[in-house]
Amino acid sequence: MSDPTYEFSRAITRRPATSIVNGLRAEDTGTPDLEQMLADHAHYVSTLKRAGAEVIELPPLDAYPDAVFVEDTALCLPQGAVLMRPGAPSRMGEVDEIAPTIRQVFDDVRRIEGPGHVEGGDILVTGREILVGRSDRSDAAGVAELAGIVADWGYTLREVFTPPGVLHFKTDCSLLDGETILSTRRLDASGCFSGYRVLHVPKGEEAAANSIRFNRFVLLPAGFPRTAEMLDKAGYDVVEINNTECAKLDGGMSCLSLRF
Ligand code: CIR
Repeated sequence: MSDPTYEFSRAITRRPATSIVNGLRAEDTGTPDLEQMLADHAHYVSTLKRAGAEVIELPPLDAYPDAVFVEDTALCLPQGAVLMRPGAPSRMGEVDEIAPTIRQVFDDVRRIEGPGHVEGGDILVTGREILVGRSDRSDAAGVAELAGIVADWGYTLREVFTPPGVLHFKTDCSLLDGETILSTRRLDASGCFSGYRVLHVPKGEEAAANSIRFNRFVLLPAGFPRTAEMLDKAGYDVVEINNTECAKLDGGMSCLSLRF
């Protein structure tokens, strides 16, 4: 039986633009190197293809430095897609840029009209519900509007909370299968995953929590050997991808694609 939470046939990505050096970041840890990021992005896209994806590769958008992080602009579900309303003002225009592609692929496309905000990085779709973490980017009004939309498609949405100082809910967790979550201890401590099987990323490897499961592979940022070993022992097929440059902009594996 197929599991729509991690068995996908398509993905949308967008190549990083030269303006990436101006991307948003909570803390300045250095300027991202575009050449390195392009190489990492190419590895990411080729891994999705190796996992069986048809990848729609969108061109760079110089006007939007963070546009490589396409995940934040839409939620893609088997029944349809929802265009988001980012909480970061500089990212609002990215939604109109991706909308035509989303409309080409999905028959039923809805949109968060506001006044609230939601970014895709705060949304985790599991086998039984949709978890949305309120954060600095996703607020109560946005979450409520999204709950109304996905209810039409039969989903229960549960509002949870992103820990203070963490950009997005999925900065700290990922779905390994419909019932299994990879999470930091600090996020799991909030109780939001009660009833799920949770694998904790080892202490000091918190940044490995932002990974993705795409068909047989788990795409994991490189440099977290204890997490890689734990997942390998748990039976997952791990592919490590360098993420040093996206990490300078608080981005990771999930942010770089829409998967459906
Ligand atoms: C931002 O601050 O919006 C970007 N620099 C990073 C977005 C990361 N996206 C994600 O976690 N889904």
